[in-house]
Amino acid sequence: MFKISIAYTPQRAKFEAVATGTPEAVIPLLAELGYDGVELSLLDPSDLPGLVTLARDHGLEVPAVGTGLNYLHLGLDLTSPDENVRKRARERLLEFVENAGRSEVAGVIVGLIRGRGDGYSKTSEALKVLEEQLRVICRGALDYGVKILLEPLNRYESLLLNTVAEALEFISRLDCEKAYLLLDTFHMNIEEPVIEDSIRMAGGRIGHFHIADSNRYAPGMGHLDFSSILSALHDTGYRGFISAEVIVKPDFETVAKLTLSTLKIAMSGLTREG
Ligand code: LER
Ligand code: MN
Repeated sequence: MFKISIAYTPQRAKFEAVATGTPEAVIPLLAELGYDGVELSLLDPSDLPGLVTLARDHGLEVPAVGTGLNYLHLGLDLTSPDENVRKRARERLLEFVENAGRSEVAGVIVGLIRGRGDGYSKTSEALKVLEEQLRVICRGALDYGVKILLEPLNRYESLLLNTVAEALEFISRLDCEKAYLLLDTFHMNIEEPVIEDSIRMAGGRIGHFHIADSNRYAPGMGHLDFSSILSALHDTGYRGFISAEVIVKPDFETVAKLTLSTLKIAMSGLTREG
């Protein structure tokens, strides 16, 4: 069956769908509530090993590390028209890959850090740049045994790879055995005609999964059908983490508890053999 985590950052973040607070408060609480893991969203890749150790000391896994704060706070952008910015973004991601490999964190997320892709006359030019950048990052991913988790993002956040079909086509062109898709129900609810069909289409290429309700609040606070979505995910053979990336309102503990109870109910209908 799936394991459950929540996206958390130890710092003040310019991103609303992530839990915040001190690691000493948040990590033990997640463990006590029954979470299996914590997804870390970080600005500085060198913060990863210490946080992974703390999480493991409390029995929590770290399935993936998110990098989007580097775009939001520092402007690091893999497809910036400025070569210097592109280089810094690429090097930063490679540092994430190296730290993830050393700490045995399975995946590094490429979401917002790919940039909006709007600095070119054609989106295809920005995609070409993204492909070149990811080829380099892919070599690092192979060296360190880390998955690159490419996340389709809705049209309001990027012009690049909005749908599962676009991301699948891109990944097959990239031809990197470490490149996987990260599917996020929030983005899929905006871009996909039928979420379940897109999950089935991504099939064995799913490397990680972000979960939020239709409005990006905790599962249970919107109108998505999680039994049906998790059933489709289960059908693909995916048995990794489903990681809540949600707006923390009204408060962290309420959100963490509601997420867990909604997902447990949705999973209870799935086959027991795992
Ligand atoms: C951004 O909306 C998102 O879903 C993140 O996982 C990407 O960095
Ligand atoms: Mn996401």
